[in-house]
Amino acid sequence: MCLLPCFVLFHFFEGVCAQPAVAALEISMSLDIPDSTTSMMNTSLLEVSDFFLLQVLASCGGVECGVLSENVVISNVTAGVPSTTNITTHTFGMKVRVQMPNNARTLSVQTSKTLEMPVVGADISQQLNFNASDYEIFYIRDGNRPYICGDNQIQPGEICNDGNTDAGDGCSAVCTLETGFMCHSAIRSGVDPETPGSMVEWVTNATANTKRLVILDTPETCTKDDICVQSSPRWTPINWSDAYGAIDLTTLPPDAFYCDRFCVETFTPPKYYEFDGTCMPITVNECQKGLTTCDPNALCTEPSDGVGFECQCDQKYFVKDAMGVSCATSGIKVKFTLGGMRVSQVAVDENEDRDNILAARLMFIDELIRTGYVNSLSSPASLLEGVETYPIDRISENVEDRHRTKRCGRFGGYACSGWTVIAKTARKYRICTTTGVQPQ
Ligand SMILES: [Ca+2]
Ligand SMILES: [Ca+2]
Repeated sequence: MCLLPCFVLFHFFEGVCAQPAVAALEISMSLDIPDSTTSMMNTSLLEVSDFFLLQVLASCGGVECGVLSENVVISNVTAGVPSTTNITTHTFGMKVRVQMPNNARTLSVQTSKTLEMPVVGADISQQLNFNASDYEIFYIRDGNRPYICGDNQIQPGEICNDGNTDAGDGCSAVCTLETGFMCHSAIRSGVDPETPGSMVEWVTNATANTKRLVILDTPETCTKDDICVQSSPRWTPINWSDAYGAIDLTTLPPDAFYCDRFCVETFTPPKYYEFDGTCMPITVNECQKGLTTCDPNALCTEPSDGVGFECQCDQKYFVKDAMGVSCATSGIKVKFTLGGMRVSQVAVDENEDRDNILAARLMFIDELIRTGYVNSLSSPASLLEGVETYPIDRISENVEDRHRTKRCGRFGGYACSGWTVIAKTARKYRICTTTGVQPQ
């Protein structure tokens, strides 16, 4: 049974009323109590007191309210008078005065709250059936009472307020930000990362399509959801001038400490970089994240410095477009031998031979294009990309072909050297016939 069904939800905000010495709530009300139970008046008052005690506890929002029972005072109970001549109900005026705990700013009286009857009234509660009506509310509060840390509201003297008075969670028991924490959307540009700074906001210039971080004339403050980990080390845009390229560094956020989450959520990273949880840009692993434009048959690799990515067609495919963008399943592969005469009889370092052959390969590729052996859609880059991972093998110290007999032999005793080189291209080629160069 609902014994006090008629309470309405009230919020009492500070500053409404007078200036007594303590913060307190006064509720004046009248109770209609059936005639048959007037003798139980004292018990009823206890129950009303307990009811308000529960209300005040609830108003503390989970914060320890302290001992309250002695702060709930019921006074000015007047004699009951019959409310009507036909109904044997007596009305009693009463005033409930609740001294507010120091960490409660408002008191909510819940509507239609069923009173949890204390044991003392268990037997008689079924008969009481009293209602509250005609109540007046006075909220009185000491104007000098300090604002309350722990109510998730920022008031003067508080940098943060996370709804509790626990330390070690970023916002201390006295509502200061702890070492290593900042407010989201705040900047600390001084040398000391622990000195509270100012709030900032991004302002967009629609005409120039740019945005700048503007420092506001607002001290750094925040509630629970905006408390976050401070960047370490500080954001230093000059260190990223190369990564950002030729852009005006003044368009970047100023050199300062920020909240890590603020950098991640609002800073624009340099190309090929990202903010991954901190204010320090790191290179993106495009291969792993599937952020490349490479052909599915190309192998993607991260370069040693992580900047960008590299793709190359798998060796069984043919390069259609350079950088592994497009790999064809068919094409032409030419294996040829480069043989040459050595310039002296002195043994030449094999690496030097190899360098010469590499240079010769480039010349050969250029010549394939120049002569039209492959068509103009092919590029030296794509042709080279198709074969540069192929080994160039030394096949003999002395080439056994007509060059040796006709050319090398003429210089009697000069050695000739031969190397196998491969050229490979997708089906964008011409073939050489006895009648000349023709498209296929
Ligand atoms: Ca805290
Ligand atoms: Ca990368």
